[in-house]
Amino acid sequence: MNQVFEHAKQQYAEIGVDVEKAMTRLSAIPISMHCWQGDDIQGFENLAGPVSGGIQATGDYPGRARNGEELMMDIDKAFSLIPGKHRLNLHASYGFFGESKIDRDQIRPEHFDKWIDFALERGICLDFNATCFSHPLSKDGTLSSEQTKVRDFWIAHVKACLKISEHIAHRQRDPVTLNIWIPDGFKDIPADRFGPRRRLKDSLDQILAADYDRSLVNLTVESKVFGIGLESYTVGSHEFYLNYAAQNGIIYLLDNGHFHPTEVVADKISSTLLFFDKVALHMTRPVRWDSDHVVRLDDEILGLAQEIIVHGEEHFLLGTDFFDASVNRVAAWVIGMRNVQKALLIALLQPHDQMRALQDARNLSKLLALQEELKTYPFGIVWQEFCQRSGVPTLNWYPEIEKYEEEVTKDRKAEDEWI
Ligand code: RNT
Ligand code: ZN
Repeated sequence: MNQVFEHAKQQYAEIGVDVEKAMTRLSAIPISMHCWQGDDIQGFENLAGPVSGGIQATGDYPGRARNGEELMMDIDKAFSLIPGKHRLNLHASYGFFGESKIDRDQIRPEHFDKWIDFALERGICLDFNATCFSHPLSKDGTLSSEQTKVRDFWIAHVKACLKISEHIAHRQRDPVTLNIWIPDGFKDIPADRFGPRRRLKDSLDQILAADYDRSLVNLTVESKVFGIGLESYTVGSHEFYLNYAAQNGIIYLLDNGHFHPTEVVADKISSTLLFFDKVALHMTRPVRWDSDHVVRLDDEILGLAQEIIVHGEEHFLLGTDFFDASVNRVAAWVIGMRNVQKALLIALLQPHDQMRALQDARNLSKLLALQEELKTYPFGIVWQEFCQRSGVPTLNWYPEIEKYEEEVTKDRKAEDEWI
């Protein structure tokens, strides 16, 4: 018997926390791991140019995945160091398109069959994203463009993504979250704030008019405050999408990098869940701007985790979203995913009913004392036990990354061709 663990369990039991229950619950919470950390959001299109649309992956750490096979290998490596079963979140630009040039409005379900096979073999599920950036037709806006031709192209793209998501959902027998994020905005103060939003609304209405199965596809819309080169105005703002999602029975996605730096995104969840059954999250770490640094175990992520556990994870579609090219990319996934899980475990190890009762009784001094003491409870011991039971390394997993780097990723040359 592991006495250290038994002692920790006892300490939690004394404040009414069941450690076994917490671990069982954690092992059943899937997080949709974003595929794009592995290759700096390059995707496998033959039309790939630089990443554009107000987002940037900076850094030149060697070993970026250069094609589907390499990305799959790297994802396998990352999952082998992350406890639990998760999901994999793909972007439309990651289809297997062969030699041909398939434009975004032409993508089809079969371009993703290799991914579906990959997921089915591993017993995991996929999620999906429309790719409305890094494309010649996304330069001056996409779904909100003033040009009908451009809007129609992106409407066709998202409709193609709906078909692909339905296909994936059928094959995996589990709904797919399909997220829409667009970069549309202006660098400088626009003359007309209404027109672009009216056009975005109209484009989304056309997309929703497509006959798709709402029980198979959870359509989410992701807001943003600004992007690089698009600092003054973002068409798809917080208010825009929150209202749009509420009115149209779809799901709102909060990315915690998409707000002003002093806003607390965790605080937005309870207000949202009063009016929606589900909310979607992109968990990331902004540093001064939407820089998409690897998730650390910081206050922001702890706050989000607390809301997830208090409201119930069944009300959330959880995903990660970061892309740091300055560090080992497999390690980035592992660090970020494990940190989300640690935050969830910390939240699961809190006596929420007791804390709520203290608040309702206005016993705020006792609440403060408990909240602060909880920070030194032996969470790390429980985390190690959880990793061990899940069959992944506990604390010292980095040597696995070093070995993989030495044997696999080190010799990948940046100039080698893509698929
Ligand atoms: C961009 C959004 C969006 C992207 C991915 C690649 O600011 O966060 O979610 O990061 O779709
Ligand atoms: Zn995001």
